[in-house]
Amino acid sequence: MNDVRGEQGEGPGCSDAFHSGYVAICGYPNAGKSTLLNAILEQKLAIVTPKPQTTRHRTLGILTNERCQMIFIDTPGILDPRYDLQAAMMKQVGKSIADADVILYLADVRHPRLAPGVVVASRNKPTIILLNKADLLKRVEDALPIIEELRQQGEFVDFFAISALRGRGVHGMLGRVESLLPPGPHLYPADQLTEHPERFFVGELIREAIFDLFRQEVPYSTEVEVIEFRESEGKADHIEAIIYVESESQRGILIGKGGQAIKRLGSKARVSIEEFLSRPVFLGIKVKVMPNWRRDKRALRRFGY
Ligand SMILES: Nc1nc2c(ncn2[C@@H]2O[C@H](COP(=O)(O)OP(=O)(O)OP(=O)(O)O)[C@@H](O)[C@H]2O)c(=O)[nH]1
Ligand SMILES: [Mg+2]
Repeated sequence: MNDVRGEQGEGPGCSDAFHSGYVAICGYPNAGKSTLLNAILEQKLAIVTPKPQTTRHRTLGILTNERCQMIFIDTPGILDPRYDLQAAMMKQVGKSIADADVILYLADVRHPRLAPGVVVASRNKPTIILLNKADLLKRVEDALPIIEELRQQGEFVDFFAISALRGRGVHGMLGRVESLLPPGPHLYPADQLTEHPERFFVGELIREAIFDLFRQEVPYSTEVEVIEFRESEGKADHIEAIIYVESESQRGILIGKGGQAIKRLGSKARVSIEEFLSRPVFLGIKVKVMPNWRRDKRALRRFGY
């Protein structure tokens, strides 16, 4: 697919000085933000599922080349919070936008909508609109009238139609991001990919398996805590995790008849954790009930929100 550009960009390369900065990836749930982070890094870091509200924590991905360092922040999808967990998620979005040097706003090309907060932010910070899932358009040119319409609604520096899933249009967009970064030093070592520990991604991969295997409220009512992560010479890593749910009936669903469901979940999560760590692991999972944890500020603090 060719890039569909709303404006002529300055292209890759900033100037002679090194540039660095934070780039927030934001948008409504399910727009493809985490898929884009992975496409940018050419590696699976953030979890991706077909369900909305998959991402709950801001997730950093760092891309360094000889000209600049871009620190991308994947964020939870923007929504009107109905409970404390969602309110905490929206705080992370606000903080990510406040910290950003450049904003990437992702919209699903099939129903592009701008979040009011991002329209406001676009007045003070360079904001690029990415119409994602362009692979689902009959013709990529079909994005042009959408771009024209969005152009009236905020002060955006550029527009791209991309497919995060297929990695199309991502390279050209990165060149434009580079051109918008301020001069600055390396903020992280050049070979560092993220700032979160492996333990964080292990918990996320278990959550991803839950989103993939369970329906309705179950994925939204679960939280994962990795309570042990032990590497030992010549043996598989030993990982123990607790899945918290809000009710006994959800616990029953997660465990399943004769433990079938939890077994399936465990092996799915183990495979993706092994892929992520590139080494074998033992994964033990327990399921516990913590009523109303999504509305309990203390529980949320404990889970890192
Ligand atoms: N066809 C198509 N599907 C995509 C594209 N990008 C993402 N998806 C799919 O859209 C769904 C949601 O992707 P995510 O990356 O999890 O979306 P998100 O914006 O991070 O969602 P939240 O974390 O819930 O806010 C997944 O099923 C992806 O495979 C794309 O370019 N084309
Ligand atoms: Mg996400």
